[in-house]
Amino acid sequence: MKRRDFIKNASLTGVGLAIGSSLINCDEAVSDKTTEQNNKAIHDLYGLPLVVATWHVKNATAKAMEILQAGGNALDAVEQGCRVEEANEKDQTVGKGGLPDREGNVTLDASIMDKHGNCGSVVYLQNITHAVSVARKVMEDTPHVMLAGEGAKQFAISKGFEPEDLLTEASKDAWEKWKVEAKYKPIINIENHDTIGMLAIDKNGDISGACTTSGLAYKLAGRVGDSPIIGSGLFIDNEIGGCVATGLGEEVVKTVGSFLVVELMRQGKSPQQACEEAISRIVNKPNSNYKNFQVGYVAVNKKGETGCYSIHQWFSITKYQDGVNAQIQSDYYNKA
Ligand code: SD4
Repeated sequence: MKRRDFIKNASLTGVGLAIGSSLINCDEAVSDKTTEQNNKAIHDLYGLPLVVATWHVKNATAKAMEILQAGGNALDAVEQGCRVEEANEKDQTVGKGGLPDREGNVTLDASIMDKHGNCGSVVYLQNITHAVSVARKVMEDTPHVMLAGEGAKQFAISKGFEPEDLLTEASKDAWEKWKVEAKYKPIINIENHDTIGMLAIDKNGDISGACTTSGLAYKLAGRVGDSPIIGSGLFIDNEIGGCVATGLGEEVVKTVGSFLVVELMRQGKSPQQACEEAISRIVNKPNSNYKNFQVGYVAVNKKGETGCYSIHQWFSITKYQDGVNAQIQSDYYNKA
């Protein structure tokens, strides 16, 4: 088999371009083998498949990896992985049990993006737990990218999603306590569990990503964050890599964070360097008040390399690669 065919078989053209010399060596090793053996060789070489997500979400990454190991694609993996946290009522930042806005309404934002650059999202969705799956339906069953509010909810119901009350007793109690002082201070991500953004590379080397959140707790009614905005909370370019964001969405939107990270990788930066540069764009703005908020990025490139970086300490990611599902503390900017 010629090197070019080998690359094509493995669906990893981007990787081939990036590390051509490794593939030449690899070429020798796999020249007389079947496609299946070739694919295995390339998976071993790049540690594929892999899943990476914001925060400590081992059950979610385990679900996604189960799908990838069974030969499923990255799109199914990220959707199913995110659904685990959406259904987890103890996670007060995602899906059912999410903290409400200041009026007591739980409103969800979610997005999903596939290897072709197709994407779908929902904003200000109420009464539907699995916002990420509604986003996927928007992507696959409509000519649109984004549906909002009541329209998104009615669309979900028309697709068979069951409406339900998303405000759990625990989140209602937290809201009641917040109302006593009703201070609107958007300090988020100081706690160690938050919005889930997930990226996966499947056995074919294809990348997809998803993001789902109840957004900033006690936000103004109608507020939408970065998570459903393609290019801000999530961006995938199957030739290059992908990125997801967590933290104060307004700051991510202002710098089009996830798109920026992917474009920096296109220019040759590693995922780690790209995440660090995107954080530096936020903290180095004139009059940046970055000490008062958190933003974190996690990125993956076509070679299966990952990176993450945040403004403050305590951002973590969960990575499932080479049989290890581990929480990893992110490096951060503000060491003062
Ligand atoms: C938002 N970025 O709505 C989301 C919230 C978040 O960690 O990620 N929290 O702004």
